[in-house]
Amino acid sequence: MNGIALGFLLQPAIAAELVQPPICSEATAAQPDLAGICAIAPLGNGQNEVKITLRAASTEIAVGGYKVTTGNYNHNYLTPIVEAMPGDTVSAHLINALVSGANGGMHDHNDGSTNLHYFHGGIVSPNNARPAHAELGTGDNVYVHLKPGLSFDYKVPIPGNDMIDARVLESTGLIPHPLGLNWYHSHLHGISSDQVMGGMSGLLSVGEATGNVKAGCQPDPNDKTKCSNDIEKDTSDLKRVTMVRYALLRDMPVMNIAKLPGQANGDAATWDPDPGARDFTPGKPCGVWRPDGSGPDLDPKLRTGFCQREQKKALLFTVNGQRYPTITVEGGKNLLLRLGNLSANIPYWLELRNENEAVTKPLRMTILSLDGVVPAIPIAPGQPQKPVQAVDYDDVLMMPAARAEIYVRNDSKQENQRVYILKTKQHRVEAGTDEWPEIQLARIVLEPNATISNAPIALNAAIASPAPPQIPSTALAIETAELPPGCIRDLAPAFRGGTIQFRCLRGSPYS
Ligand SMILES: [Cu+2]
Repeated sequence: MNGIALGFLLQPAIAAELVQPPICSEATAAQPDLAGICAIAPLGNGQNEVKITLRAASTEIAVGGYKVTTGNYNHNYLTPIVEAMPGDTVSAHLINALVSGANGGMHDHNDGSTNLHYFHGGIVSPNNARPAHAELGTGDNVYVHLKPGLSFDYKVPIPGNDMIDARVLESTGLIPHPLGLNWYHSHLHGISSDQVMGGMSGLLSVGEATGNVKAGCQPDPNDKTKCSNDIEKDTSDLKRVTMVRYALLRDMPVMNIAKLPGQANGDAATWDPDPGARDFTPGKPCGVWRPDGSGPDLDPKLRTGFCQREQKKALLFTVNGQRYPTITVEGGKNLLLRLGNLSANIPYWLELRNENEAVTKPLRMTILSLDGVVPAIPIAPGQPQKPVQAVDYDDVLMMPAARAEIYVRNDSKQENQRVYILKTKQHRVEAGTDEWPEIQLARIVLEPNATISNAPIALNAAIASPAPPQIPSTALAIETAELPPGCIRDLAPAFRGGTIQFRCLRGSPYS
């Protein structure tokens, strides 16, 4: 028994259930772990301002079983999730407490500056939130350059109902902002790669977490154009049994490790500044160091959230900062994985493989949204009774910055527990020569289930108002008029209530 107990103690991360980031939303703002980080202010029309505070500083944080010093937000690798609704405003108070040269990363020309791309993926304005001066750039402005010791407030309205021209999704009419996952991250050119890798990034959800969970149609046997099920009821039933797990995929090379990743439990490590640590040109295998010190074992099954090329170094591939965590899905529950590839430059080609190798087929993944958009063209208001069937895939390639909502069902009759490994496939990305090693990222345990649900899953296509975008004749006149020198036309007339304006550079006689 002692041996078992010791073995368990030596690998604390393996048994650990996936932790969840704090969520800043109307429903959760009062939670103690969000004190000083999340504030909700009603805007008076049923909508809210959802505001997070991000304090960028170079501090020691927990990453994959080690303690590593990085530039990060709020002294935590696990950054807050922002959940806001179309029509809300998302705000961020960015405090730059970084100091010159000390974020722990690879660049030595770093003067401690930073900034924020707050709503990567959003259909929002990079302009200032009116009526502030344009120079303040409080919109989703990635050209802010925030020096150490300064702070900056970002304020970005999310377009609500009928505020976006549906042509952005190759449809007609007007739609609200699509529901799905976006992300925020440091965007200062020259240093953002290090800052993102150190943890200066997070996810931003438009819509509630289960907003894209929707039941599909069971065709009526007598009239195939109709559905025999009550889609609204089935949708609320599905949402009720949906377990949401946010999963932030991140990598970090570490060195000076006293203990191997399987044994580390809060031990100190140093961020490895050598670009070669993340060089995946072919012929540079990454394995797991043998306990007898005789070199790397290249069996991919051993690469549980890490791989190594040297005994004292490791490349960590964490989920929510944990190495190889477990996600347990109770019987009768389905799992909604809300994933973000928050790495600076590593593609994740994901699949779900049964732990039992006799099961050769991967578990198919139902994709509900990709990069913040439901992959279906908007539909007319009468059409929700004929939902668009969701599509299953064997794998999903997520390039850096990609987000996906993946639905994994556990509501069919299953007498035995099934364990699937969320892993990256060994792959070479068409766009380059890098060859990425297979890494086991997390275990998904599907507990036995007795109750069966037959509701199919549909895509939550946006509903477009039939009215075409109304452009006032005055605005039309401006739109067709010649542009004054030094000026550009403002985008999104619908978003701004139909007025088209020029934006002119400072110094232009028209500014
Ligand atoms: Cu971005």
